Order: sequence, then C-alpha cells, then structure tokens
Amino acid sequence: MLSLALSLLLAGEVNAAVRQYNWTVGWTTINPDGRKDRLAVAINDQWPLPIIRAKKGDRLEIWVDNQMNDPPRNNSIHFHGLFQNGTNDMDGPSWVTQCPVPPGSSFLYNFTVDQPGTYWYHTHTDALYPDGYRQLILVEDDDAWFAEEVDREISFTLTDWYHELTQTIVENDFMNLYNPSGAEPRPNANLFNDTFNPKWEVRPNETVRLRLANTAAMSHYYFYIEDGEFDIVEVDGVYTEPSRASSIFITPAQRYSLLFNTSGDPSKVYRMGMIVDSSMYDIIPPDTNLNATGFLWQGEKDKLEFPEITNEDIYEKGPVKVKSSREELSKDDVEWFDDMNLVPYDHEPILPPPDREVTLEVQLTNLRDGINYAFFNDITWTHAKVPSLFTALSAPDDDASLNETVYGVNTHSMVLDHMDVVQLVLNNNDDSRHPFHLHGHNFQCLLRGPDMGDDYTPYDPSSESNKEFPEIPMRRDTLHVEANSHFVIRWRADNPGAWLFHCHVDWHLTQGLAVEFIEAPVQLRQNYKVHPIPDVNLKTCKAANVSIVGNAAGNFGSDFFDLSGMNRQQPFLPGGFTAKGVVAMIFSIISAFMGMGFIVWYGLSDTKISEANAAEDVLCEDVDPDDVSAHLFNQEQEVPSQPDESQDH
Ligand SMILES: *[C@@H]1O[C@H](CO)[C@@H](O)[C@H](O)[C@H]1NC(C)=O
Ligand SMILES: *[C@@H]1O[C@H](CO)[C@@H](O)[C@H](O)[C@H]1NC(C)=O
Ligand SMILES: *[C@@H]1O[C@H](CO)[C@@H](O)[C@H](O)[C@H]1NC(C)=O
Ligand SMILES: *[C@@H]1O[C@H](CO)[C@@H](O)[C@H](O)[C@H]1NC(C)=O
Ligand SMILES: *[C@@H]1O[C@H](CO)[C@@H](O)[C@H](O)[C@H]1NC(C)=O
Ligand SMILES: *[C@@H]1O[C@H](CO)[C@@H](O)[C@H](O)[C@H]1NC(C)=O
Ligand SMILES: *[C@@H]1O[C@H](CO)[C@@H](O)[C@H](O)[C@H]1NC(C)=O
Ligand SMILES: [Cu+2]
Repeated sequence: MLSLALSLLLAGEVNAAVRQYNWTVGWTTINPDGRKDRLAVAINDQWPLPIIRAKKGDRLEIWVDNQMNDPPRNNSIHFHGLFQNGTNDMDGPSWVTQCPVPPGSSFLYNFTVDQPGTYWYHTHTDALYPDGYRQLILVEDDDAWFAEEVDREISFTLTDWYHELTQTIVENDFMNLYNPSGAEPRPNANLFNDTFNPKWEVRPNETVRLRLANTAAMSHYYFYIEDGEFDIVEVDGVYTEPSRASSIFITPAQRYSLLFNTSGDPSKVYRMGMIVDSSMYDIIPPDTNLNATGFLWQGEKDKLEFPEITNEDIYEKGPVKVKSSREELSKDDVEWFDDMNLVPYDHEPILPPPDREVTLEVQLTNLRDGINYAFFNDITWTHAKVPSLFTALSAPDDDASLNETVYGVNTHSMVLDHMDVVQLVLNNNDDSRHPFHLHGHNFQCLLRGPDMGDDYTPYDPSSESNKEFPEIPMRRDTLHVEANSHFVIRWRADNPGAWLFHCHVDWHLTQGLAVEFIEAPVQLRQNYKVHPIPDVNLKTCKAANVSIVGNAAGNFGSDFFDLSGMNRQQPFLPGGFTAKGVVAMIFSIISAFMGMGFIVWYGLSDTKISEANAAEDVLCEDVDPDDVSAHLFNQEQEVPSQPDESQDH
C-alpha cells in the first residue's frame, strides 16, 4: 500500500508538508469492464492507481521503483498541468527532461506543488499510459473563491479501455503496413471512474463540487447531469467565473470542476451521463459502449433504483438534440458549453502582442516505409539520443545552448527567449479533432475556429471572419482544435525548461505529433548550477545506456555542433506520390498476393472508414508485410510511380 508520511517543513509555510510516497510500479491482472482479464500497470499492486492528494504548497517526494519486468517497459511519470517551475527535470517525458528508466531502476520525483486544482499523473514513456498507468492529482486550496460554498467533493475519471497491451496494439494493429491510413485503434470500452455505474452518496440541499478528468487514450466525451445544470468553476487548474452549463465537452487530458446543487427532495437519484464523441472513431466498434452512467443519490439506497441511461434518455434529457443511430451521431447534433467563453477568475488580461510567432500545421500522412505518421510542418517527432534538457545543460557555452541546431532536426525544437510573449497558431490539416497540451504552462486561448468539415482552413489574420481576441482570454493547459480548422494561443516564456507541446491522443503522440520548446536555456543553465539534477536520477541514464551530455546526436566537446548520427524520421515519399496513392498501392499489392485479381482499391474515396474496412477485409496471415514493403519501397531506385486514382481499373 501507499505509504504517506507527513511532516511539517520547518522553514516553509505553516501548513506546507512533505508528502512521501514509495511506489513500486509493476503488472497486475484486472478486468474493469468485466469482459477480459488483462495485464495493467499497478502501483504497489494497486489498481486503480492511488489518487495523489496534496495542499497547495506541499512538497511531493515520490520514489518510483520500476518493476515492470515481464513484459519489460521503461518508465517515467508526468504530473500533468503542474508547471515544474525550477524543476524541469521532474516533468517526466523521456528524452525531453529525463532518461527512460529501465526495469530494475528507481527515480525520485521531488517537487513543490504550488498550483491548486485538478490534475492527473500518467507515464510519459512510449505508449504506456493506456495500460492503466494514470490517475488523479487533487490539490486542495482553502482559499479557492468557492471553498465556502462547497459541502462535498466527488472526484472521478472518464476513460477508454483496451483489451490488449498498448505496445502490442501499436506493433500489430496501428503503426504498420497494414494500417496505411493510420486508423486509430478503437477502444473496447469506455469507463466511468474506471468502472461501470459508480454511485456516490450526496445529501439534499448541498453544493457538490464534481472534479473530473478525462484520462483516455483517445476518446472525447460529452458530460451532463440529467435534468440538471451546474456551474463550471475550474478548467485545468484555472479558477473561472461561474459559468452555467448543462453539458460540457471534455477531451483527453482536460479537467473540470463543476458546482452542482442537489435538490431538497429527500430521496433522489441523479444520473450523470458520459457520451463518446464517436466522430473520433473511424469505425464504430460493435461491442464498445458509447455511453456510460454514474449516479449521485440521496435518501435510502436500498429503496432507490439505478437504471443506466438509454438512447431515449440521451435524446430527451441529455445534450443530444438530433435523434439518430449511434453510428450517425454527429458532433453537430450535440450541445456543449464552449470553453472559449470561460473567464478566468483572476481576470488576467490578454498578453501583449507576441515577440515570437510560431505556426504549426498538423498533418497525418505516410512516409517511405508505408507507415502513417503525424507531422507538425513536415516533421514527425523522433526523440534525441540525449534528453534535450541535458543538451541545454551540457552545451559548452550559453550561445551553443541557444542554437536550435544542437537539439536536432527531428525533435522539432524551438528556442524561446526568456520572457518573450509567444503566440502559437495551430492549423489542423486533418478532418478530426485533436487536443493539444503544452507542458510547463497554462496558455491564453485567443481563438478557435469552427469545424470546417472537409475544407482545410488555416488561420488568416487578415480575414474578416476572424473575430477580435478576447480581453480576458480563457486559460488552460489542453485545448482542442476542430476538424480542418485552427486555434491561436499565447503564453509568456517565464518558465525556463525543455517543454513538450503535443497532441494528447496517445496514438497521435506515438505517430510523432509533438514539438519541443527550449525555453530560456541561459536562465535554465543558471538555475541548474544552483540546483543540480539529483545524482540518483542521473544514474538511471547509465542503466539505460543513455549519455547525459551532448547534443541530440550524443556528440559533445568540440563536436557539439556535429549532428552526424542523430535520429531521423523515415524519408518522404517520392515527389508526387501521395499518401492516398500509398494506401491504394498497398492494398493492390496485398490483393495481388492473395490472388484477389486486380486492384479494386484505386477508385476508393479517401474516407478512412472504407480504407480501414478494406484493410480488415484483406488482412491475411499468408501475406508477409516484408514482402509487401519490399515490393513498395526497398528498391531505392525503382520507386513505384503515382497510381492514377481517378482511373477505374
Ligand atoms: C529502454 O530504453 C533504452 C534506451 O533507449 C533502450 O535501449 C531499451 O531497449 C528500452 N527498454 C525497453 C524495455 O523498452
Ligand atoms: C527534495 O528536494 C529538496 C529541495 O531541494 C531537498 O531539500 C530534499 O532533500 C529533497 N529530497 C530528497 C529525498 O532528496
Ligand atoms: C472512484 O475511483 C476511486 C479511485 O479509484 C475510488 O477510490 C473510488 O472508490 C471510486 N468511486 C466509485 C463510486 O466508484
Ligand atoms: C431543502 O431546502 C428547502 C428550502 O430551503 C427546505 O424547504 C427543505 O426542507 C430542505 N430539505 C431538506 C431535506 O433539508
Ligand atoms: C448508449 O448506450 C446504449 C447501450 O450500450 C446503446 O444502445 C445506445 O446506442 C448508446 N447511445 C449512443 C447515442 O451512443
Ligand atoms: C548555429 O550553429 C550552426 C553550426 O555551427 C551555425 O551555422 C549557425 O549559424 C548557428 N546559428 C545561430 C543562430 O547562431
Ligand atoms: C516561474 O517562476 C518565476 C519566478 O521564480 C515566475 O516569474 C514565473 O511567472 C513562473 N512561471 C510559471 C509558468 O509558473
Ligand atoms: Cu491528435
């Protein structure tokens, strides 16, 4: 079990405590949806994982012993939403701020929590958090503006669930030649608080603070309380002016606090509904539940009934306004509170015009190996050989640490000057929503364009349709962009460190949808002269056989600008050879192998559904992917020519 020792800090604030945790991370067998036993990551043999509770100002000292031996996994933990101001080395992403911790090694997370609100932790090494490696962090704050009003707190997660280990899914179903369209693996279940039908007791005439986090790998949810409204008072750790809503949209990694008043009725059951945004699934899996119910009850439990919400309930008492089959539930048919309308309680005004502008275009397409990757401006994130923080710290001088070259092309690192106002324009050249998360900051959300369907519409500052930015913009750490649309965000580079910015659909991160901001490296180097990285943590690098000095290629000393040997992404497809063409080509070769006659795929539309269906239809163990890839790409000189997609074969 979790061992928690509290002791008063002599020199610190009166109430600040040191909370010590000794965690052994290993595997356990669980079955939260009642349909399949499977391995999941446990902490001290416990799953669901322990919730971290702290008070603002507390120090956390978490020893994490990696005992994920069979199957073996590298480890690290990210404390999502906590700024790690001055403790960049405690942020968690492997290859950015630390080395991956191999089985048998321990890492110490040691940092102060000075932000109140609702957070979560999850591993940030490889694609591992959907294996159950995620849980809430609740930071209490007696000074919250609504603290006096709250009679009761109820905290829970909304999440998706797979029946296979994530790494198995990535290797066998996702990042391979048989999935050239990059269709994301669909979950087997959607869970309410890591279970089905959870029930919480409340009392009549109370104000309940609901704290919820979406800890899913990919699923986005609408959340509502039947027949009830609530006030949104916190998003991602930022208190807001109360905003009345009847339903919210919550993407992976986002959190909300909602104040809900129970009625005077002495005996009552409130149903809380979570509805999947099924537009995120390429195919609606027949066995996956697309909605789930949680309950608040008051009165005598034995005399109450707890029926799950039905389709009828969703239309009649929920946010879905257009009656349609579950396959056809369109996001336009669902009402949700637009988080862009929230106003932070502190009324922090919009930051001044930017000193630095960054424009990133999201794209998902295939590289030469036939696999589908995700890109920001043609770069799919590929980790450095030395964690970027260590590159900044081991640069021979400040000038070298300021030079983007040393962090490597494929980490997509951008150096930010200390205290600059940074404006990031994100253009989504993909027909699906994506939730983006910036480490180390909350950002001001200035504009989010509407869903543009199939028409890619990048941000155009001169266009009249773009409204003025708000004077008091909403702030949060994870914001979604709509399909084929854009958003604009701003923050001040006041937190020296190497910070990842990435899509929080874990599949898309695995496909490389990330960049790194190397913020104020000169100040970062000064900070670490005073507070060096603990030796115990540097030792994990040795165990993983990773250098703690050098540029992205691991070269150092006089070779600090020599990037030869750095990790690179796969080459691009030859000019004119489109991703759609690759999909068609691969299917044609697979079908040829199977003697299925000639290409039936060329005329297909580019909807992922038909491609994925087709892939499932032709999948056959007789076909060796190596044969297929040999046909496609291994002949360097003899590159297949562009198939004519309009031609009907
Ligand atoms: C852990 O990371 C090291 C360094 O990249 C690598 O050599 C090793 O194969 C990884 N181990 C596992 C189990 O992924
Ligand atoms: C955690 O960090 C604090 C501040 O640097 C230090 O005083 C303390 O000893 C550290 N804890 C451990 C277990 O190293
Ligand atoms: C919700 O999940 C937490 C953490 O796993 C657990 O302690 C709690 O009992 C759960 N509550 C219900 C009603 O399921
Ligand atoms: C709830 O509040 C109403 C109005 O103040 C009151 O009439 C009622 O008795 C209260 N109910 C309970 C169960 O306390
Ligand atoms: C909600 O779940 C029920 C039971 O699984 C299902 O019949 C229904 O189609 C779902 N409704 C929607 C809108 O997903
Ligand atoms: C970064 O270093 C490279 C290689 O030495 C050099 O060519 C380039 O000019 C440097 N860039 C800046 C901004 O100093
Ligand atoms: C980090 O701390 C510095 C002061 O030490 C402060 O000026 C800055 O605003 C902080 N940044 C964040 C993101 O917390
Ligand atoms: Cu994404």
